[in-house]
Parts: sequence; C-alpha cells; structure tokens
Amino acid sequence: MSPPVASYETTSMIEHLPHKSTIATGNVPSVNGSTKTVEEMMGDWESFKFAGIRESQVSRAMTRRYFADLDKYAESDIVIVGAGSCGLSTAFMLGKARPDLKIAIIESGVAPGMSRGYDIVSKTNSMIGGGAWLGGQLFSAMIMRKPADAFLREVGVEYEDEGAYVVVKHAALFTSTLLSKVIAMPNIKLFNATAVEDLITRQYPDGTVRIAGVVTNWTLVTMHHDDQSCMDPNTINAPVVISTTGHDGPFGAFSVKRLVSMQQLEKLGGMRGLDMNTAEDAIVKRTREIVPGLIVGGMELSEVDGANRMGPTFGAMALSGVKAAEEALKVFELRQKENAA
Ligand code: AHZ
Repeated sequence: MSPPVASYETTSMIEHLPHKSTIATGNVPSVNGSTKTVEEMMGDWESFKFAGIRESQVSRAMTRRYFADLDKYAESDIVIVGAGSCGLSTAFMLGKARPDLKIAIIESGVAPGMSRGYDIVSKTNSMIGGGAWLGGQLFSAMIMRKPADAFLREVGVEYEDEGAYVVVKHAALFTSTLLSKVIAMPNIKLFNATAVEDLITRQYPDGTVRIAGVVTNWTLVTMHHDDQSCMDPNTINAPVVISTTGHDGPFGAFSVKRLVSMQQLEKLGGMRGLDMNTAEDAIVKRTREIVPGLIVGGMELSEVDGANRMGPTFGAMALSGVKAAEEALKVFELRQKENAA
C-alpha cells in the first residue's frame, strides 16, 4: 500500500523563520487571537477552545529552530561539555561576562545536571557522580561551604546561613534556577540528549595537539554503535572547549580519558577517597587549561590530578565553574587566532 499523499500546500522554511519572541506575561492567546489572563479563563471551561493548528506547524516550529541552531553553533566560540553543577556554573559566568560569544553546551543526558550517562567503553547506562537535582544519598538539601555563597547570591538562589556553610533547601532549586538563567541567555544553546564522542584536534609542529572542537552524536545513537553500522557523527568547531563531564564512570571524565588514549596525557591520577577539606580547594585551584584549547573543571579534574572527592558539598563545583570561565577568557583570543590560521 502506498503512503497517503499530501493534499495541501507546503510552506518553505524561509516563510517560517523565527518571529520576534514574546516575553510571557501570564497572558495567553485566545482562539480569536486576542489575549486572556489565566484568571479570565477560569470558571469558563464550557466555551474553552485552543487556537487551531495544523500538525506540520508544530513540526516546523521545532525543526526550523533546531536546524538553525545546528547551523549557527557549528562554529562556536566556546563549547562546554557536560551540564552538571560545574558546567552550568561555567556557562552562567561566561554567558554573562561575554554576551558576544556563541556558547554551546553539550549534555549527554536528557536532563541537564542529572549526571546520567552511557559509557562508550563499559556499555552501561546509569546515574553517576554529582546529581545536581538532589544532595547526598538522595536527600534534598544542597550544601555549599563558604565562600561559595557568593555564587548563590550571583545567581539569586536563597539559602540558610549556618556559619561556615550555607544550605539551599532543595538541590533542585539551585539547579533549576541556574539552568533557567543559562538557557534564557541569547548567546547560549543547550544541546541535550547529545553526546560528545570525540575531540577535534589540530597538530602543532612538535607533534602535540590543540583541541579545536568536539565530535557529537545523539546519545541514543552513541549507545548503538555496536549493533548498528554507519552512524557517523557531527562536529562543532570551537577554539576553546571546557570539559566538565564529572569523575570516571559511565560517560564521566570523557575528555581526559580521550587525552590519554590519544597520548596527550601520560596517565590519569585517578580520583582519591573522600576528604571534603582537601578536595574542594584542590578542584577550584587547579581548574585550568590541560592541553591547549581544553579547559577541565569540576570532578573530571580529580581524575587528572588524583584529587580527593568531596561527596555532597557543591561549593567547589560552582567556583570551579567561575574559574573555568576565567581561564577560558584568558586564552580565548590566542586560541581563536590559532584556530583561524
Ligand atoms: O551526563 C553527564 C553529566 O550531566 C555529562 N556528560 C558526561 N560525559 C559526557 C559526554 N558528552 C556530553 N561525553 C557528558 N555530556 O556531564 C555531566 C557531568 O556532571 P556531574 O554532576 O557528574 O559533574 P560535575 O563535575 O559538574 O559535578 C560533580 C559533583 C560531585 S561528584 C562528588 C563525589 O562523587 O564526591 N561530589 C560532587 C559535588
């Protein structure tokens, strides 16, 4: 049987370029195109009706924007790999400091900050490290040691002051507030459910490499390289990549493991046992450019340096993000020049 034939006119992409966006005010369009408040709708459900739509309009409204973003961010200024607490903090600082830069965030999970990933090596899919939607052992509160309270004030997240540390009543309050501010920034695009499968490299005359972007694929495709063939990836060029993929585990420590396999790092130090005092200072202080073009922050760094883990205290993730943004801006112009050559 042949498929049904389309009997209506198709409209070109050009006619569907994004319209000016409207700030949500609580008003909703009524069927006749005027606006109503939620209060005006309430109690009048008998005459209620949604504005009419053709299914293709929904499809085009999504796809034209997504493909326009793929086109725009194929050449990014900065790519952040991983949208956990460190990656999102990095994005917030960078997006605010440099609204002129195009910043792409690639997150393998559907839910950013969820620390869920699929390990290309072990073929497992599970929750790993972090988990910025909950505190330790799935409890609600998120703890940050001072002076990371400064970051909470910067983002606008309320907390209780306990002296040496502060407590956000639910980790989800931190992550959702941070995430909403990051996504709303016009110069940032979050590509979630998308995995970084490899790094783009350029060779210096001495044989060492510079990282010049990332190689991506839908995470679901990445998970099936073994049972399907010919699923080549996509790419994003960028003079600076910031990797914040968490400590080793499914998908974790992705970029630094790749640096070892491409012989740009001799070996990983391996994350050490839990010591909050040692761990948090070390991660923030050592957040840096590991090889030209690749800055590493958050718990991915513990695998490079053999640093301790800190468990359920998140101040170092926020401040490592602040430092990662600072380090990225320090080298950005130089790496951009090298990238153009
Ligand atoms: O899904 C991962 C998670 O959201 C994502 N990710 C990992 N590999 C990726 C890849 N491509 C795209 N190849 C990838 N995305 O990276 C994110 C890492 O977030 P995280 O919360 O695991 O790391 P973080 O360093 O931001 O925060 C760590 C928080 C921890 S772990 C810990 C301990 O174990 O002691 N303590 C804290 C505070």
